[in-house]
Amino acid sequence: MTKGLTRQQYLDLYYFMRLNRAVEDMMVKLFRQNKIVGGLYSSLGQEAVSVGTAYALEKKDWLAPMIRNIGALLVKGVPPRDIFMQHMAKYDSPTKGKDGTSHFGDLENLHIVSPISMLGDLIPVMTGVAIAGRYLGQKIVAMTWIGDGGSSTGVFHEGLNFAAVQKAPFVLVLENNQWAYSTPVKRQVPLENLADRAKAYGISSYTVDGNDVVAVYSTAKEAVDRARNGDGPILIEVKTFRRLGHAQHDPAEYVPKEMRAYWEARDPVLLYEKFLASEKLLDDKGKKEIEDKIEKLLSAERDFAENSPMPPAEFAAQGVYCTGDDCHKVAPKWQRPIAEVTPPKCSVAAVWTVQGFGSGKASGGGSAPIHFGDTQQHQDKAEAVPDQKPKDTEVPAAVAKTMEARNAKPSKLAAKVPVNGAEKVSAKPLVKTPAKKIAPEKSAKSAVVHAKPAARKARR
Ligand SMILES: Cc1ncc(C[n+]2csc(CCOP(=O)(O)OP(=O)(O)O)c2C)c(N)n1
Ligand SMILES: [Mg+2]
Repeated sequence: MTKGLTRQQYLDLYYFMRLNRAVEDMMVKLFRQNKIVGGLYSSLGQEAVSVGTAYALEKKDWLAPMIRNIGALLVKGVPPRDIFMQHMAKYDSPTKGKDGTSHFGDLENLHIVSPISMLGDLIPVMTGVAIAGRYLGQKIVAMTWIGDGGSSTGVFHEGLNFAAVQKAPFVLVLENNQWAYSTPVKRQVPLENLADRAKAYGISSYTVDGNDVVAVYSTAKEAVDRARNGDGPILIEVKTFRRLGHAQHDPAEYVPKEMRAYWEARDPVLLYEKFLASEKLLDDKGKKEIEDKIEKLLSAERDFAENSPMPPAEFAAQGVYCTGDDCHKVAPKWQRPIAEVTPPKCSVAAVWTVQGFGSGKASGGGSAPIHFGDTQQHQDKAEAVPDQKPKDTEVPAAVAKTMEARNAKPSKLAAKVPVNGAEKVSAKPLVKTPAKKIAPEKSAKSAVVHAKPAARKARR
């Protein structure tokens, strides 16, 4: 654990971890009373991950939770009653009784994108959110989580590569909880540290002890600050352990006893209590006050949820399909004047010519093709008439000026490109460039996993 937070921040982290655990304990009771309609997943033992990472975000930032991130929702400001009602499919729930798990968001106020069940799909979506924020000049950071299993999906790689090349202000938290359903990490990926996946995209990464909430928070804060300052996306691998089965139905008998014992001895809440006591930040009285506060809050929230009606049957077909403006207005929310974020003022000049939409040049000098099939024809024309002027007369003045300047100084690269480039390219590189160093994989001082889980060697 590292120091350097205010007393209130230390206590906030404790409060939210306890709240996370208490909300889930209460939902297990509701599940056993048959009041939970959908599946129930548990983040027992992973509370430090959701709480520590989400606590590093600012109010304006965006997050998209996965199944084990109820703690992140609580930190962002979702009231426990919404979580209870959503799982109970009550009419007052965020989705008005549709869905029985956690598929809800809040785009207007809390900046939460609803989870997507297809593992990995939130990565390109949240990359898009991050890029949109940058486009609108908002300086926001977007965050989402992915499991060790989810990190092997195709869209994880496509999404992270896209985020990397776009330098999106995006933080991806890879929750390595040792299991994906009943598959141990070693059976699905041949890496000791999943953070190494970042090397493929030239982005920075961290590996952190996911049961040490202060280490998680400090690492996430550094990553969020760096992403906000333009360092591009960052991958954080948190090493932790899924203490219960995949969901309520799964007794997880496949987990080796030694592995379970190792991690149970490292309960994130108990570890943090010890730390807070040793630092004189929390005594028995303070702890009791927090427990009473949570108990009072949750019994009121549960009562509210239980008293909320089930949705009337005739609502079943409503709000399922968006019918456009009758359902909700689909319109971009421009927070800067439109003229500032569209051509010709925006930084991206169009490179192809469409009548009425500006003008551009292909690298060979002619008008760039509109249809893929036109390529050869355009390149041939470009060779014959290298200084062909764009015919489009409706080019806005500012764009025309940029194009003129560009035509006056043809880029060196364009001039060297042979017409049938692929055939003429020499097999040897023209210039010997030293192998590019991959961005340093940074491990936060605070973020060292304390001990190698002995149980990793345990039976498979
Ligand atoms: C693309 C895709 N494949 C499979 C599934 C089914 N599925 C849901 S959760 C899960 C296991 C996920 O394991 P992991 O990513 O390690 O997350 P954890 O459950 O450990 O938090 C699987 C295979 C899915 N939802 N999406
Ligand atoms: Mg997992």
